[in-house]
Amino acid sequence: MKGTITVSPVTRIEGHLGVKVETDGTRVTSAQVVGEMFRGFEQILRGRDPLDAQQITQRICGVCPVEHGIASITAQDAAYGVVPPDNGRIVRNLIQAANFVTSHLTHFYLLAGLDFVDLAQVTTYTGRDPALVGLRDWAKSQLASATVNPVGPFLPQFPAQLISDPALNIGVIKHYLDALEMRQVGHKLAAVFAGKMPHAATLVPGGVTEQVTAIKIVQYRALLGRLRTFVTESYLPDVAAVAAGFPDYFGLGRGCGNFLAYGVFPESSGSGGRFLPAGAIIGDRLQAVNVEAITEDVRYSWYSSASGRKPAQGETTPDPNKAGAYSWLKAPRYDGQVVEVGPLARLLVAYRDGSRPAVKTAVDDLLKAIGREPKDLVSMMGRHAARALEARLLVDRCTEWVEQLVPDQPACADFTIPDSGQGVGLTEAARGALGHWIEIRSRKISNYQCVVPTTWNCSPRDDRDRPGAMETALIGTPVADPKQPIEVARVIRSFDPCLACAVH
Ligand code: NFE
Ligand code: MG
Repeated sequence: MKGTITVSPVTRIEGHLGVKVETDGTRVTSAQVVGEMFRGFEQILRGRDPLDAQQITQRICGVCPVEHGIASITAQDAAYGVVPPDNGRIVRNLIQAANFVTSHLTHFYLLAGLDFVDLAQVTTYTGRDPALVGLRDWAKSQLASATVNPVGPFLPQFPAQLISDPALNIGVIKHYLDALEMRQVGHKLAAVFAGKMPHAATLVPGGVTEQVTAIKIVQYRALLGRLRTFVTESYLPDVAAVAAGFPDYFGLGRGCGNFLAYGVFPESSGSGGRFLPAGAIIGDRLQAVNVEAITEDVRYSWYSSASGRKPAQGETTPDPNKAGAYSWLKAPRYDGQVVEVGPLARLLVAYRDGSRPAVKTAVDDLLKAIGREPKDLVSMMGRHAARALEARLLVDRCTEWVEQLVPDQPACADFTIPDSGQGVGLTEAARGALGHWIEIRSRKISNYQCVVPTTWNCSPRDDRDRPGAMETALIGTPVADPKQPIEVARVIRSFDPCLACAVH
């Protein structure tokens, strides 16, 4: 029977994402992804001192604050013509990478991976692990009182195909508990050079304010070692095992097939390469990124400002009564195309680019272990695999970056804020391509525009009526039970959406 299903809220953090899907009785035939909230950061920034921007924009989100800070200071570096010294560049990488890894393991263990785990198994746990015993008793009490809630953190859960191997299942549940502690380790790791987390205090144009000392290098090394052990011995193996156990999910949620990555983690000062390179894959062809090809449509967004603008000339004028609109997200497009951003986009661009042997080896090793091909990565399960692979690549690369720091050498270069100027900061957040555009007049911010990963992925239809990346990925998703659309939820969560960011 045909029908409409609304899932709202759908994410376990950063709510206010609603998804409405039409089905023909068995599969999704069309989807509307709705950003249900307006925030107004771009207005808040107008008229402010430019140096407020990296602090204010970090408040867009508690999950990826560091990346907003980095995008902001990168835009300001460009506007002021300042180049961070090597220590400053490397410290930025170390803070940002720590945040990526923390975000990725949070997503798998706390936000989306639990959809694959048979959580009820913990209620019959007979082993002696004190953490699991505690969880068992708590879970039983939850089950006694709760009803099924698609965003509930634990039990009860939607009925679905779950991990069938009991040993793997209980192992992932144990790692869920470990991941709570690893989040703390990841935050401490970033805070070694960020001063504090989640909102980093040390990010400034020209570098970072934190001094590089031998003791901080030792601290970073020690915490990184713990995180690295968890990523290599728990996270990546768990994702590989889940991926191997759900072969059908490599055919689900494939999406628009176009990908965009701005590149992240500069490996040298100035315009040198980035550890994860920039690139756009459009119609299966890898191209260099052209910042001028980025525009934002608002035909279906609750804004009265002009549609199709480049971000440098962007406007954000809310109009909650706009006829035909259905989301507070704008619809970013690249060269007019719908694109997907995120860890999968970064991995595919790096794999195709070929200049990073570590990426190729990591991807090929995983695919071989689970009996898959590169094309299978473009899927719901591929997004999980890409995240875990990226975490692995980053904990490894961080062990090398931290050794490149030189104690007691400068981490920041001087700069002067010009009377007027403009700059673009393109980087990557855990969830994908992130850009900040700053314009300065009379030494104040005259315009500030953010184009954010989840805005790309969760965008509404554009001026030509083409659905956004997630709206496209949902089409064809099977719906076994319209009251409990677990497959729809799994496809949505594979993008790790953050609506707080997307609307900003
Ligand atoms: Ni609020 Fe954010 C998004 C990420 S943008 S989580 O979308 O990652 O910096
Ligand atoms: Mg914006």
